[in-house]
This record gives sequence, C-alpha cells and structure tokens, in this order.
Amino acid sequence: MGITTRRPGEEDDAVQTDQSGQVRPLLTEIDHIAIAVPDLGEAIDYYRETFGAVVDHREVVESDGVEEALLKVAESYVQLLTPTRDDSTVAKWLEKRGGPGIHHVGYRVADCAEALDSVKAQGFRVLDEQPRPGSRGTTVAFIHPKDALGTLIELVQE
Ligand code: V0V
Ligand code: CO
Repeated sequence: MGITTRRPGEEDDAVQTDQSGQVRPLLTEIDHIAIAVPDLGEAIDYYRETFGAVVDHREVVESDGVEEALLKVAESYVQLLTPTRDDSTVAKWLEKRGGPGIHHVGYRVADCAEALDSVKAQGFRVLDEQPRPGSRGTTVAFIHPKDALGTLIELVQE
C-alpha cells in the first residue's frame, strides 16, 4: 500500500526540481478544509456567531451532489458542504459517520494534471482519471483516501 521508503540516491518520481535543481513541492498551499454538515444554514450561523466568519462564495456542484459555502481564512477556505441529494457520496458519508466532520483536504497545486499524473505514476488510486471542474472555476482531482493516509485529498488548481 501507500507507504514506501527509498534509499539515498534512489529515483523518486514525486520530487520535481526546477532548472537550478531546487526541489519544487507539488503542493503549494492549503486551498480548503472541507467540513460536511447536514444543515448548511446552521453551519454558516455557527461560524459567523462563534468566529465572525462570513460567506465568501456559495455554489451548488451538481456533479458531486453538494452545495458549498466557502468562508475565507487568510489565503485558504473553510468549505462547508452539504448533500443536495440522497445518492450523494457526502450524504452516505454523513449517514455512516452519524454527524458533521472533516470530509477532505484540498491542496493547491500549480498544475492539476501534472500532480495527478505524478500520483498515478506512483501507483496510488485516484478518483478522477483526468482533472475536472471544481467549484469557483477551479480544476480539481481527488485521490482515494485508502491510498492517502485515510484522508480524502483534492488537488486544486486555481
Ligand atoms: C469514504 N471513506 C473515507 C471518506 N469517504 N475516508 C476518509 N475520508 C472520506 N471522506 C472510506 C470509507 O470509510 C471506507 O472505508 C472507504 O473509504 C470506502 O468508502 P465508502 O463508504 O464505500 O464510500 P464510497 O466508496 O462510495 O465513496 C468514497 C469516495 C467518494 C472517497 C470514493 O466519496 C468519492 O469519490 N469522493 C470524491 C468526490 C467527492 O468527495 N465530492 C464531494 C466534494 P472502510 O469503511 O472500508 O474502511 S466536491 C468538492 O469538494 C468540490 C467540487 C470542490 O472543492 O471544488
Ligand atoms: Co472540496
């Protein structure tokens, strides 16, 4: 499974270097922490009343069966997510878990296709074979949580 060790000097597909040989990490920033909730309005109220957080963007993402409210925190977002239909994977997740909680982490990348190819080349399972549209005009791809230390990872290109 996911964890491998390498000896010094061994080839490492995941390490990208720039022209001067400096290591260039694929993940550049945390784009968002996604919290799945059964009631979006209540979750927005909680963040506003407790922390003074305001909604920066709202969107229904039909392909994923979710509605989101993005709260901006510095250069990152809290993505409050709720299912829009019973067969949404987020509905299934909430049902199984029995309540709200962290659903996934979105990491910003410079080039989603490049990052996805690197993950695939290392043999890790992905949920999107090709980058696809995410919310607010981003391009995204998901990595399977079973190949990512139990965390559903979303690669996000702005
Ligand atoms: C499921 N598992 C998780 C998980 N969801 N582990 C960590 N984090 C999660 N969020 C575990 C689950 O406990 C099972 O482990 C195993 O994976 C298989 O799960 P399952 O219950 O059988 O569920 P599946 O296979 O029907 O769906 C799970 C996956 C699905 C991750 C494959 O949620 C998916 O394709 N997600 C990608 C799309 C997505 O999440 N869209 C919503 C956000 P055990 O019990 O077998 O050990 S859309 C979004 O954020 C957008 C658009 C954006 O930001 O722009
Ligand atoms: Co997301």
